[in-house]
Amino acid sequence: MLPMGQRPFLSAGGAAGAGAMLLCSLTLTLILLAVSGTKCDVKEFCAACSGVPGIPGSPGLPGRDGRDGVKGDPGPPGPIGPPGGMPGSPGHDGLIGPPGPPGERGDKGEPGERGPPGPPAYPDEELQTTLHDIRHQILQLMGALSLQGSVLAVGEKVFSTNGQVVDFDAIRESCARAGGRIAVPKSLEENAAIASFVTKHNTYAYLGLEEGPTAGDFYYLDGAPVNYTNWYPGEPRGRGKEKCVEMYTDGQWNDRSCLQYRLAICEF
Ligand code: MMA
Ligand code: CA
Repeated sequence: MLPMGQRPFLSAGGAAGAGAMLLCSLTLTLILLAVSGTKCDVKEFCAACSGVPGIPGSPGLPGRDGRDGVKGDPGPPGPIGPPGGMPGSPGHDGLIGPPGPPGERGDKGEPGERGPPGPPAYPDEELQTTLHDIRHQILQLMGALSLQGSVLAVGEKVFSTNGQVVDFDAIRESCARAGGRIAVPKSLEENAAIASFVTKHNTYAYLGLEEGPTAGDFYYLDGAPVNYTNWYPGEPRGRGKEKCVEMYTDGQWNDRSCLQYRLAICEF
């Protein structure tokens, strides 16, 4: 019988098993030699060692089926089928078309109900009489004043003179007291009307104009810039020293000091 330390390996237990077996045999031999000074003798004593691993068993039977997995995503649409298939369902209604042409004229309708009574042709007989009387009185006054030669109507304006010859400020005041303004022509026709008074009285008249801060710039007395002029050739030449405007007997204008005595002509 072989001694324990020299027994050969009987199995293919792998490198780990072989290493463990070799270590066990060597250690046991050394222990036995140290204790007894002899080799291992089975009759006397032999320590137990693990056995050699057996041969792996054969594979078992297949296991049971697992549980169903989660549902997958839908697949892509299939290919177009062959011709001759069933027609599809009708599509949605289209957009509303443009309005058609006007229809033919219909028959004449029944007459409507009579409306409420309208105002009389002459709303107020007494008012009509008053208006007639006022117009008559105005015509009487205009006739009498025209005969005097002191009033001239041009368009919407009425020019008038009292024949007084005073300075610019006095004329302004007289005209304002009478409810008018110092006359100023804004057209050829108005200029001619004023000039007719100047000629008749053979006296220059002041006009309703004054020079502004800039020499040669003239304005109406309400501040608006002048838009009709009839300057004598070379005028205005007062270079800011002649702030008023006089009308010559031929109707032409000259800038002049405001302290001269001139015919008072107003407009209404
Ligand atoms: C006068 C006076 C002026 C006018 C000149 C024209 C000498 O001044 O009437 O206003 O411009 O004459 O010569
Ligand atoms: Ca002048």
